[in-house]
Amino acid sequence: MRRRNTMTRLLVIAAFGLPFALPGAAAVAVPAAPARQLSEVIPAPVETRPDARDTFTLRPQTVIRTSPGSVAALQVGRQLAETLRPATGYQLPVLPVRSTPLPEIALVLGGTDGRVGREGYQLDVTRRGVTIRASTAAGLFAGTQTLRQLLPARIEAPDRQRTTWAVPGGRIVDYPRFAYRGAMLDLARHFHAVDEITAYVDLLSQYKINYLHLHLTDDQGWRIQIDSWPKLAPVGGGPGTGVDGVGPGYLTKADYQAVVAYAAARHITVVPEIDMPGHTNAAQSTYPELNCDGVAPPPRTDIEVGYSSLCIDDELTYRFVEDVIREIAEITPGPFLHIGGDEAHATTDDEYRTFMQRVLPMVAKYGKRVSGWNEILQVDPPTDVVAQFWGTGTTDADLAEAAARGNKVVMSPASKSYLDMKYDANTRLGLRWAGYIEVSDAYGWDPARRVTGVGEDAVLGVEAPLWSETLRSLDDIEYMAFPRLPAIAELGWSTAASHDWESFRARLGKQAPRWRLQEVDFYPSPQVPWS
Ligand code: TNX
Repeated sequence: MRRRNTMTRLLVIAAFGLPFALPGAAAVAVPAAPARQLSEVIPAPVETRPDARDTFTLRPQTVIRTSPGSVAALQVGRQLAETLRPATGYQLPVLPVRSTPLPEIALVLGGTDGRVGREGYQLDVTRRGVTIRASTAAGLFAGTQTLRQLLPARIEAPDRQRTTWAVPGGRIVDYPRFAYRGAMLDLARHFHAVDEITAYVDLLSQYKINYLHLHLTDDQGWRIQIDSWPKLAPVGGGPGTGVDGVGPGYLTKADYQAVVAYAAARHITVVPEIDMPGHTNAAQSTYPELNCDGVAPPPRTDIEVGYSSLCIDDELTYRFVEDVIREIAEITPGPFLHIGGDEAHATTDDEYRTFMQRVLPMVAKYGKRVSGWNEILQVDPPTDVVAQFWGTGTTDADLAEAAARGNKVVMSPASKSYLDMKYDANTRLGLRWAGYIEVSDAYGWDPARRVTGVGEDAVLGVEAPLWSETLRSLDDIEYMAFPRLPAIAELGWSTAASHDWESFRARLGKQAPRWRLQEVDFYPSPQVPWS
């Protein structure tokens, strides 16, 4: 999955100024681990109460204990052990909770501070151990992600005996501001394979992202197997598809289900998107009967938008759409099915309304809740429809009206949260139609104060979309997502009161050693004091 070998990795680390050891040689100087603090976490926890007298140090005999009888808690314990074993070289057996003289990390369901809710946790660090309490496995998992950041970044393997695996003492009580904290990956413009998607999931889960939106279809490619329209994926996602014709591929249903399961194990819910009635050229070039004139347009490999439309007055269109929605709903355990609806410039307003009025009930029929880009609000959809706002402005009458009616909004303002925008004029990848987005821009907004009339109650959460017109590899994904993704993750999780650029950039800088060790190809923004 990762392509760099150890030597390159060491050179990369060296280039960033960390001490390094030649493979097999005795360890060179090991820096004293800088004292970490409970508050040095991204996203910023709600409440930290450091206790300088207490430090817990992971030792060879440390055990991980989980609430007896809970398979979900056991799974979180095993995941934590698997994360810490390679770094520490310790065995870290995972056993049921009981009173024990051994130093331990305990993952306990129940007994939490009442504020933690469904996704929060409470973390206590004393000399004897670390206890994470939560009311769900998702909360325990979130707590373990915090614990990872409280441990030192692993020094290269030869030095690990000399690393002190200390966790600063005290208590954290932490829970999210918003229920929806998403990231989107565009598989249509360039297909990203299962191992690339799961590698991205691993990174997202470290920052308490809980939704992965997959943009599965667009003009340039159809990336999901549909049995009742069997040519869609192998032809619409076949050789020569994608921007510049270099992004072919698709997910079989088994692949998709593997991604869903991998994400679910990290407490991330997949939101599949089938974009319609525009952004449909890949389907229409595969099946001529999906065009009003019965003629298949040529496949498209450019990055234009807004030229395609399903044939609104043809019954076959609705058979097609219902088949796709049914098959996607069948393999999607999460609540949402995203039907796109953006940039339907080749569809008149009347046609758009006709189309959506047919399609919205279909999604409900198959047990899913509709989400769609904010254009969907043109049809005054039912209040359970979630609108994803991608505008660049700070006023939007349709959005404010929908919020007043009771629709929930996911905030993805393009000029703030679009991870495919360039950082500055020199960024090799990305687009710039919504402007350059430096780290301070990505961090510098409040989801509940961005659009007039769309306040805290209307905001379901935030999402950072990553469109793939210019992306080709996992390295490209990482370079655009890091370090802006953690900024959006913090806006979604942390309180408005904790929002502070100086604090954020300092904490961000301290993530760098972790990213280097994980071989995350991040953009070393000049705005951040990188460790
Ligand atoms: C706009 S955002 C689009 C996408 C492009 C993206 C590129 C949205 C709903 N539509 O089709 O890929 O800009 O930044």
